[in-house]
Amino acid sequence: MTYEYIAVERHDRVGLIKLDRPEALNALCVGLIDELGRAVSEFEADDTIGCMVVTGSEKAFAAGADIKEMVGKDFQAAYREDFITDDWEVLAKTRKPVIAAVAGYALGGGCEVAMMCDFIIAADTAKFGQPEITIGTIPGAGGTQRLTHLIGKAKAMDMCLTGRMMDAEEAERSGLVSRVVPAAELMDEVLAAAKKIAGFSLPVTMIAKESVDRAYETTLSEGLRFERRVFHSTFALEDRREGMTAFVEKRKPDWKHR
Ligand code: CO8
Repeated sequence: MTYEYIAVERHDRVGLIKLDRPEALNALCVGLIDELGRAVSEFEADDTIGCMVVTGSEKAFAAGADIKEMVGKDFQAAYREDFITDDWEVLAKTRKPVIAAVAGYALGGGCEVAMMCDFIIAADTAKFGQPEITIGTIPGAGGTQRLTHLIGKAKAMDMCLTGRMMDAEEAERSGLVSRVVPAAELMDEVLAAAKKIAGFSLPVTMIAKESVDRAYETTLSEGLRFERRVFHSTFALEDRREGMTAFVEKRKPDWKHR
């Protein structure tokens, strides 16, 4: 498949999606979001892929939704199109693990796309923000919701009401990102993590992801019940038997379902 706004690579069992619209700092135009959704769906359906990575450039992961595309839109059009469309949710709904590798600006929709991934590894140059307030609107793809889950009310209010940016160190301290690495090492670090995930049994990584996600959507008691049930379900897997047997026999597991 050929793309105009993204580039797609395969690194062993890792599917890498690079946002590639440098002239607009990867601003998320409709075409880019459509291509991102198609690439994610393609990797989701591909049995040779066990983990995905979404990244941008050294200067910008993405500087937000495309303001030039939005400037002329009225309420009627936004409402009728249900803007943001489902295309934005493809990434959030994919069942395989996805890591965001963020360097430079991750603003507005860019920060929201990063938060749709399962976790974020940031370069020390990363800057996160929800600056929508500065252009007369509010976040529309999770910036008031996922951000609040991740960093808590005080910080989320600060970000959404002032529009200020948060650097990588503060983002790690606040729980928005899982690790910060020197910019030059970002892709090596992320690909190593992604290859590690892709090397495990795929049904088990998918079950682990589904279970962690449950913590954001339900009560603790329901989440614990869900976790217990899916934990039990792993005992139906050949790979659960293989993993434990390999440990007991002091050898590496030979996963059947990757
Ligand atoms: N949309 C469109 N074009 C953009 C965007 C954007 N979000 N960001 C940057 N660009 C363009 C600039 O217009 C410029 O193009 P040109 O050279 O043709 O004028 C080019 O990218 C380079 O940008 P700058 O010259 O501004 O670069 P600087 O290094 O001086 O500044 C900044 C970098 C600070 C990132 C600056 O570009 C900026 O503030 N950008 C806008 C950030 C912003 O407000 N983002 C939020 C957008 S709203 C949003 O995301 C709502 C999400 C709702 C959900 C999604 C719904 C679809």
